[in-house]
Amino acid sequence: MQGKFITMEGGEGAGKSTMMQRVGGWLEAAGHRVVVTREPGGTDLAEKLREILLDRDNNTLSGQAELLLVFASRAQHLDELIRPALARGDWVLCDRFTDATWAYQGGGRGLPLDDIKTLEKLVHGDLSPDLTLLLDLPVEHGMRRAGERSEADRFEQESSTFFERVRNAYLERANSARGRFAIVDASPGVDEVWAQIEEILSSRFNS
Ligand code: Z5A
Repeated sequence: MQGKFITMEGGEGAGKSTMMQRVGGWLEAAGHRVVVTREPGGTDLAEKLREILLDRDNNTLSGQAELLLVFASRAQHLDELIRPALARGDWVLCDRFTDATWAYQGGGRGLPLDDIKTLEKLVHGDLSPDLTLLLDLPVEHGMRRAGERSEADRFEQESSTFFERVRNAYLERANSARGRFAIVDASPGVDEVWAQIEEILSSRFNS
């Protein structure tokens, strides 16, 4: 018995949190036990690492330290929550996973892709999402949405050129793994975005 692993990705203000709730509801209505989680974070220890990563006062955190913290939190999350849930047949719905590392640390920060590849192999070599929903929208549009919320965290303080690199890295990655990714146009209203996602879920998982 093995559950399915679904991840949600996207840049600033793409609407991941909004759509996570709907996806979780859809999966439960389809009869699955669903574990909803997020990265960085998802367990007590991994959430502590998330706090370090997002704290805007940690402005001396180096790129390499950031990369290692992201993977440290992921290792904990996988061991403590994701792998056990999948093994008991639950479906895991995760707000961001390693594609975010390729996009933010690889694309955004420009860290060596070979380092990311090595850590990815070390931390979860054999495990990959069954489906990744990439919510894509123009950077300025997403920043406008996100800007209407609370105070910016350490990542949200980055420039629009940083987020352009993040967006391009996500799209490149999606285009190189088309079987796993589904690209969703996140620019229309909530119901229209959901309609696209519902169609993807139905075609992938409704027999
Ligand atoms: N990070 C990393 O660098 N490396 C990694 O490996 C991982 C993560 C895993 C935290 O992620 C940060 O960690 C992230 C990258 C880094 N930083 N950034 N940026 P996060 O996922 O927790 O943070 P986030 O990207 O800032 O997510 P978010 O703030 O929760 O945004 P969202 O979930 O995509 O959007 P939302 O909260 O659903 O919606 C934003 C607003 O827009 C809200 O007011 C909604 O009501 C509104 N909204 C949503 N959808 C729509 C539509 N369709 N129309 C109109 N308005 C909408």
